[in-house]
Amino acid sequence: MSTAVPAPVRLLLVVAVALVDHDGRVLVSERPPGKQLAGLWEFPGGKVEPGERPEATLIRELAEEIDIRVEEPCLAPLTFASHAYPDFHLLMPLYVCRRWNGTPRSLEGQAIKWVRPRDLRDLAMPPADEPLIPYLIDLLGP
Ligand code: 9L3
Ligand code: MG
Repeated sequence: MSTAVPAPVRLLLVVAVALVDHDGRVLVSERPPGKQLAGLWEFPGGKVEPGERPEATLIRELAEEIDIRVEEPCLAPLTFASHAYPDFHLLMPLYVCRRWNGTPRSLEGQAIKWVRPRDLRDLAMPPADEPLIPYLIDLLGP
């Protein structure tokens, strides 16, 4: 009988956020050329560093990527995504944020845009992000 031990699953914790403006639109950011999943539209966010609070990751990523300042109480958890990539399993909590300081603008050369929740369905998004769309439509309306 084989005693081969299956390779451990590599877990990657990434946090993402739906920024919601006064018209109920959501901000999406295009993954830049050269990065994994380049050209796909994602909810902004990134990897949680060891020892980092997930909310602190989002605050850091939003400052680095789109030049806005967010306070931790403005980040409300909504749901989370889970997706098995070939070499790792992604766990990705999604937060909703309606209040920030500053005006979102691209700091890393990526395109950003505001879209109505129903129009998220027409975008090419990473497989982890797509299942989150119905939660946003439920929360915000189409
Ligand atoms: N990812 C998927 N959807 C998102 C984000 C922010 C990230 N909304 C995936 C893409 C990468 C991994 O998570 O496979 C790590 O993201 P990054 O650090 O390359 O942005
Ligand atoms: Mg990122």
